[in-house]
Amino acid sequence: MRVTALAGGTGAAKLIRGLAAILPPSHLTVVVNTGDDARIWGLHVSPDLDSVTYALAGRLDIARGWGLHDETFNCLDAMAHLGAETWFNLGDRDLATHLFRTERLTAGEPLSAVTAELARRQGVAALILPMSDDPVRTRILTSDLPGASDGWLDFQEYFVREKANVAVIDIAYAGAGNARPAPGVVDAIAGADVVVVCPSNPVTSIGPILAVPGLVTALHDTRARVIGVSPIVGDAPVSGPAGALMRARGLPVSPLGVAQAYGGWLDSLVVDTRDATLAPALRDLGIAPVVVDIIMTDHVREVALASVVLDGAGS
Ligand code: FO1
Repeated sequence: MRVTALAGGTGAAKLIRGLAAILPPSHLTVVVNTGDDARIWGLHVSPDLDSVTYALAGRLDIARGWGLHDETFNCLDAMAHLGAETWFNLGDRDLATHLFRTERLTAGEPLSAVTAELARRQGVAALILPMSDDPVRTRILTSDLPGASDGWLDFQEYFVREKANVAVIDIAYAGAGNARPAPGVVDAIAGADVVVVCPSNPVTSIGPILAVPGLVTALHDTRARVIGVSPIVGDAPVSGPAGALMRARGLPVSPLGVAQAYGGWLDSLVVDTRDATLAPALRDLGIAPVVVDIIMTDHVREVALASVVLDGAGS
């Protein structure tokens, strides 16, 4: 069974680990959001590509959901002493990834090639693809920071520096209009048996992927069963600022809002048992509900949910 997962954010890494435990690596492709990418200390950081790669390499700090386990922050401390900005915590071993990536991008290599090389050198056999080799950057409009230039924040300024504690007026995916799907992305969606939309923030983790011209069409046209996992339980996200971002986009903060965000191309949505009452409404939207406990508290639960997702795709 060939599976292509759309992923972004810390919630995706858990399901990706579950899928990797039950699929041959050559049958798993992950299309990853790059809207969170940022330039930190002059280095190109790709948080979601790194979370997925580290998760599949068994190197991810699972508790944090990002960065490497057994990490140290000596360089960060030294940068703080020099008065550099240190609100974005780059660990010493994590820095190697950003140095490696930045050197190769500067030499003209596309992000997809650098990502493949980073995966290969960390022993990851699954195919990890950025959604695009062209720059797409998620930006957040807020009125809460008079100092911010015209009110627009880069994603990491919003999510990390401001800790998502500012009101969200709107969201933009800068550069999306000129972005092309990275090599292999359209084929990975068209040629899959199952496309899995991970339990990621529909607006800022999956949204940028959908903003790349051609990818929504690919999702509509694929012969694959397309199944999503709701990142929302009840009226709140399992973690992170998805609620505020969905509201800013006029989406109800519920699994129905997730279904609305993926309008028309989603075949099935996995929702938590606490949302069982939404099953008829999902069916009315032409989406087959799969009702299970979706909270992944450990690896056993990650594998169990991945199995449900692949079985659910078959139903
Ligand atoms: N998230 C934080 O909340 N604080 C950090 O200092 C931080 C550093 C960081 C460094 C590398 C990296 O790959 C991710 C990092 N993240 C941090 C997480 C990151 O902001 C998020 O994973 C995504 O952008 C949201 O999906």
